[in-house]
Amino acid sequence: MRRPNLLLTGTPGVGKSTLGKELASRTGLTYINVGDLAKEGELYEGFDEEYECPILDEDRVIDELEDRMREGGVIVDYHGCDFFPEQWFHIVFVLRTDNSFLYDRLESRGYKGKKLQDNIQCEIFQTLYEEAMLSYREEIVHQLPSNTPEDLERNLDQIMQWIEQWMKDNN
Ligand code: DAT
Repeated sequence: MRRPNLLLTGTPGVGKSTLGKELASRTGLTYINVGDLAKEGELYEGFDEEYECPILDEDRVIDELEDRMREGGVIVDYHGCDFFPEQWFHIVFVLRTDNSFLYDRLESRGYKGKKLQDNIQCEIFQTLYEEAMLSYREEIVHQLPSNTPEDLERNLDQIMQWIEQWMKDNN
């Protein structure tokens, strides 16, 4: 049975992992958090002194995921999207959160100063939406509001309906 691959992207804190994990548990698809995958496999190529975080080794991440993506049925979560092979994904969701909500979420995650400001700006300038629109066919890129628990439920319902339809069309 063929199953689709989904990409969940957006600024840190918009709710990608909350949505991705719940979607995986309701659909049986596999959830992969690229940040966690990199940490487990130490898929890094140096350290960014300005942001005080390791730099992702994108080629090794791709090598690591290639076989699983070919099988299908994977939900990928990452706050970047321009380095994945375009043909991996059947649909791309960019989660969007209003600043007031995002600020509180990032602050309670312990972000402060420049890191907090940069992430808020990333959302204001819709950086990830533009990155997604440049990296994938526009028809497969969708924005999802992710402010409230009601948004989460609505997003889950819509995505599950889309998966069901995709499975009918492709099997
Ligand atoms: P991300 O994976 O994009 O970094 P997350 O899933 O860890 O984000 O969510 C960040 C925080 O926001 C976390 O405390 C859960 C909360 N959250 C996520 N989606 C939400 C929603 N739709 N409504 C309210 N809170 C949400």
